[in-house]
Amino acid sequence: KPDDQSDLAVKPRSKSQRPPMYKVLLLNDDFTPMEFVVHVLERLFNMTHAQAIEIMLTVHRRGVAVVGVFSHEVAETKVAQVMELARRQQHPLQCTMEKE
Ligand code: TYC
Repeated sequence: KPDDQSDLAVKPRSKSQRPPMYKVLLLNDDFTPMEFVVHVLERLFNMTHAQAIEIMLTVHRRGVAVVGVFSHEVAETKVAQVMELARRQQHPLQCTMEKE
């Protein structure tokens, strides 16, 4: 049957065939102003004001939250952008990434 797709061709991509994804984590601290964190989330993670407040409060209460899941390259860029904005304003805000 020449038109038949082989089982291999139609098989959904298994997890091991996809590039690994990375969680970007925001960490709580006692000094970074809440408004600054909300601004960072709106600006760098394209969140609405309401979403940004929700995530910021989750970090504030629980110590850490996932702010997004990205390819390695995009996650690295996001972490660097957060750290640079925080450094420029002299806030101790910390952002890290971890393999999903
Ligand atoms: N805990 C900070 C405060 O009370 C607010 C804060 C939220 C800081 C989230 C960092 O990732 C953070 N001002």
